[in-house]
Amino acid sequence: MEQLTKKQHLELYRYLRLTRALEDWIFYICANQNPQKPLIIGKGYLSTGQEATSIGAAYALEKEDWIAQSHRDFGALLIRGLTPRELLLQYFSKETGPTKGRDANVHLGHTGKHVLGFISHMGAMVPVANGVAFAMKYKKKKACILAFFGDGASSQGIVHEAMNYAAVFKLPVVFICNNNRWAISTPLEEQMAIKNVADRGASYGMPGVICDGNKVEEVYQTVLKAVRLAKKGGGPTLVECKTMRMSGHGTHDRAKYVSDQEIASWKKKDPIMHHEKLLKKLGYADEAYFKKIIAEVKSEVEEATQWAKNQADPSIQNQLEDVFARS
Ligand SMILES: Cc1ncc(C[n+]2csc(CCOP(=O)(O)OP(=O)(O)O)c2C)c(N)n1
Ligand SMILES: [Mg+2]
Repeated sequence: MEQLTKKQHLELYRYLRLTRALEDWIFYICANQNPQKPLIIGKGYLSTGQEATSIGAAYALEKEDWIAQSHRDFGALLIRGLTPRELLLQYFSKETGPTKGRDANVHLGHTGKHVLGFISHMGAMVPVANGVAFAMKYKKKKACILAFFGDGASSQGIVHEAMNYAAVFKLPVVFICNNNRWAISTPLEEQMAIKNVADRGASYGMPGVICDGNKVEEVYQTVLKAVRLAKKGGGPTLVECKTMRMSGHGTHDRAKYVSDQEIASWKKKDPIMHHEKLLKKLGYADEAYFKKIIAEVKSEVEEATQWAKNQADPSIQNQLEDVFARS
């Protein structure tokens, strides 16, 4: 196992804090904005409480690798190099944002930063990730792609087909299932009859591994192993990250269907709290350091908001640009 350096541990902490701050802010805007003149059109989809899954997984990648993100992967997008400014431009539907105001919230991609364009249909990103992996293999590139999806999406036929196909052709793809126990209001028990999504790995002919999705270093180590296997031609791995969605499905949803007990028990396993404890135990950081990072990311988010708010809205004249392909 490759140990993370102090610098990497601290960098992961910053990503955790930045993601939390950015998403708390999006939640706040959605809850408090004037509905007649909204800054955020539509809803926010947050990774609150499960940030370590996305961050730990994406941290195992190198520049030439790709991600096929799901809708709670802001952390991974930040690691791929998207900035808070860009992510807020997207949320504010601005002309200079990743989708030029044509699409909302988490429905974005960035080819230059190796982030596939998000497909809203659950599970549909997974075979597209296979396509990228197939191209990497065909071109003999030493790179791989992470395909993120949720426990709910894991029930989709298209996900099973994609995992089977990737195993047959030993594609350099790592399947990351963020098992956050809920698919909107459907609990895990109504989603699958097996205990672990990872148990399915064996039936496709690939390793299926489980990790604690709230421990960023554990997710990183698990995914790194799978990434290395994929890059040396060993084929895919199914990684199941056990975590919990600590917010509603979207900012419109107060998740009344989740018991207070369930929330309380997962609060104790908060990924940021866990990482703070680890940093203290390793002697890498103390309370003063945490306070400094919290203040830094807060001002980064505030600065990005002020800047992004003032960017141009899409103009009516160019609404059809980038919508249809030109031959
Ligand atoms: C094919 C399809 N069916 C339904 C939806 C509506 N929908 C959006 S997110 C979601 C739940 C997904 O749950 P999960 O995969 O567990 O991801 P999570 O939201 O928990 O991260 C559903 C049903 C959709 N986008 N696509
Ligand atoms: Mg889920």
